[in-house]
Amino acid sequence: MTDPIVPEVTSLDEIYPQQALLSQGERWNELAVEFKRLYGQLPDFVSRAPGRVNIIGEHIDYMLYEVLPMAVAVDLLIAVAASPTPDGEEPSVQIANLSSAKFTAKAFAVPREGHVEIDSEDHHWTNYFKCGTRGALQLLREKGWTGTPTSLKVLVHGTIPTGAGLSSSAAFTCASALAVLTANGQAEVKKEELVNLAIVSERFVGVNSGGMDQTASVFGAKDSALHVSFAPKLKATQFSFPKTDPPLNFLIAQTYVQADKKTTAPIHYNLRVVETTLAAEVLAKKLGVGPLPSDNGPLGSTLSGLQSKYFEREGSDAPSVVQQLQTLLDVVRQNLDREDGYTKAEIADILQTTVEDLMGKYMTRFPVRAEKFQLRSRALHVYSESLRVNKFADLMMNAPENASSSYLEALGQLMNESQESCRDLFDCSCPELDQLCDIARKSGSVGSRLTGAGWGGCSVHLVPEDKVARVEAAMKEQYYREKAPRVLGSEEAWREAVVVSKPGSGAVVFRGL
Ligand code: NG1
Ligand code: MG
Repeated sequence: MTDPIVPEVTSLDEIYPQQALLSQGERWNELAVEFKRLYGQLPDFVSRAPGRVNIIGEHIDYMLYEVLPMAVAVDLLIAVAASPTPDGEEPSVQIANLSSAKFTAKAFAVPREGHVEIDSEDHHWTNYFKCGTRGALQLLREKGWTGTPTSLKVLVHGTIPTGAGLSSSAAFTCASALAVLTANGQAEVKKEELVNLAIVSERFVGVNSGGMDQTASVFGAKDSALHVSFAPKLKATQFSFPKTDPPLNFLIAQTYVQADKKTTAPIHYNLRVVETTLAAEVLAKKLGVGPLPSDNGPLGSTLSGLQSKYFEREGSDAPSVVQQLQTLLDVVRQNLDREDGYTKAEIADILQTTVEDLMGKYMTRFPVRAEKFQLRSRALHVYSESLRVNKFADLMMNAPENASSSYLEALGQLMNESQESCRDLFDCSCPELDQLCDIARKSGSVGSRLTGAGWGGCSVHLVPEDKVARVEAAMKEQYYREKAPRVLGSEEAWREAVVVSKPGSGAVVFRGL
């Protein structure tokens, strides 16, 4: 079977369930009215992509390990009117946002040939539209398209909180790429193509990201979470939550600590990509199993590449994946023995190269800052998190009939262990995330963890249905009353802070406004 194309829908019912549609109708109307006011016409189409929450599997997508995210209901809408670019003129984009006070309007030119320039030092919100534009045109040209890009009038509206770990950025990149493809009459791309272009494109803003978010945003499906694998190639398999007694719910709770991943990338996100990549390289050298496959991680080699190499010698006698990961945890403990980290000079020494080469290869396109590189703890996190994803997926997909509370507790324990590992080994939690997890567990959550990159943003909690009210009440009293009292004001405000999340549908193009 060939892969399906990104769907075009003509009825909002296909995207939103009845209930959600009541409020969505108003929002779509507002988008159309403002578009007309700004540009004197109605949009030709709206491209839409949702945010996501990651259930488990944090900071391992860029090491090409499997993750379990789901698309959520909050999303980004891009209304577009496209017109042919007159001869002798440069294609142009006028772009505005419904939330115009926070996100100011901009106009930019798209070179007829060559790339849209993106200044990763200037963190203007429209950079993500530029990323999508650049990636989409690059893909079309690689496929032999020789057309002149159309000129666009664009109006954006998002309901995904920014810097909250729900991937507003990936939704924006995916929806933008889809908008530009559609505006140029080329929307018939495969979902895999759209995802792969969005992954590469988003890196133009300066974050050397993995591929989980774009995959979830494009492949998301109503009522299904996703089991995503990246190697040997991208694959997203839908699965639904098992029926349990009591039913399980995922509660998403914001810390209201903004994690500005672009600004902190040199000491947080991009540094973790460097540390995990170098952990793979150093292990390969010490174990004499190199060279590692170097074509698929954001910086070349990956810890999963090391796993394949390490067990390759055993051929069909190789142990199960779970046993392999357990073995690798021991291998890391024995071979990356510097608990206080490694300096650049020490790493260069082990890899038999110079500090300059090391920096040129791993730290120049995406600069990082660190005295010591924590190879041991980061590798321990990656292998143990991958082990937890394996166990979690296995439990989800082979649930007993009417599984009971002990089954939920087994799932929850893996989420709790994931949080501990993110906090202690990967150092990507923060006091507020730890606090929310603690409050939730004490009031009925069986598993609580950060979701997304961390350092702020959102947390996710596995809560049996009969405990949801209690967990929410505890969070209100013990966290939000002090940290964000305004969310206690109304049900609407509260649902911005804490939602019981159901898996939502993925990216679409909507015609018929
Ligand atoms: P956030 O910051 O939540 O969008 C990031 C990465 C993911 C993944 C997670 C951590 C981007 C676009 N996304 O998510 O690829 O690595 O962190 O698991 O950078
Ligand atoms: Mg993001």
